[in-house]
Amino acid sequence: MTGLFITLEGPEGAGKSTNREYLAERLREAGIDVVLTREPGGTPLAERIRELLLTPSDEAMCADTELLLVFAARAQHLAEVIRPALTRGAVVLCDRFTDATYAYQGGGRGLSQERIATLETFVQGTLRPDLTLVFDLPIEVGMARASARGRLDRFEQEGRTFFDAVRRTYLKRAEAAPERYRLIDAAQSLEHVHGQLDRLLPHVLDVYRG
Ligand code: T5A
Repeated sequence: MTGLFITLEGPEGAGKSTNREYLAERLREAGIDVVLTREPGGTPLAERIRELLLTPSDEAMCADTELLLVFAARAQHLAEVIRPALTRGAVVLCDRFTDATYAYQGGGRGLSQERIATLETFVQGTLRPDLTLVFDLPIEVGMARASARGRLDRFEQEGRTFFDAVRRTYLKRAEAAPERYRLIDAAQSLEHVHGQLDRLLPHVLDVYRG
């Protein structure tokens, strides 16, 4: 595969979607074929699984069901969107991927990292993101941004302990593999976050052009 797989990660309201658009524009200006996508979702079937995952319900979803749904959506997304785009040489900018599974189902729900790793290999084979941008910010800042939009989804209804574990897991993973992860200070103004992405752009272009 000749493309570049970039994932954007971080807790709720960190600005991943907003900045994914910004980064896509900068890359397109450089003449690069960019595919914007997201997880859970990215295909009609995977978007239906997203609905199941995000819609609050009276029936509690058990953690293993949640884990398997996330990977079921990912299998579809990989087959239909991500692998074909990488094969034709595009840059794929994906709003969340398997790091979110380690952070939410692993950190948040307490499922074992080994079980997640087993499914990761089953569904993805050896495919991993080339670069992961972790948008980091205090939980209360992100939740205030997410809450300002109105009704909270099933994950956003979780409590402080859950989100502390999510954030801790992201930071731990970024620290363990600095060659793949870049931390973005997402608590700053949008203008400053854009500045951080602008400074990162030469590195992204270098990796893409090999
Ligand atoms: N999930 C996902 C799992 O549990 N396991 C998995 O494996 C996967 C893939 C997805 C949920 O699914 C879970 C995690 C999630 O809970 P989602 O709606 O896609 O749900 O959740 P988020 O990715 O968190 O979406 P959000 O929209 O909440 O966060 P974003 O995309 O980080 O934030 P964004 O860009 O929408 O911005 C939020 C608001 O803040 C403003 C924006 O204008 C917007 O109003 N904003 C800023 N304001 C001030 N200063 C800045 N720097 C700002 N940046 C953005």
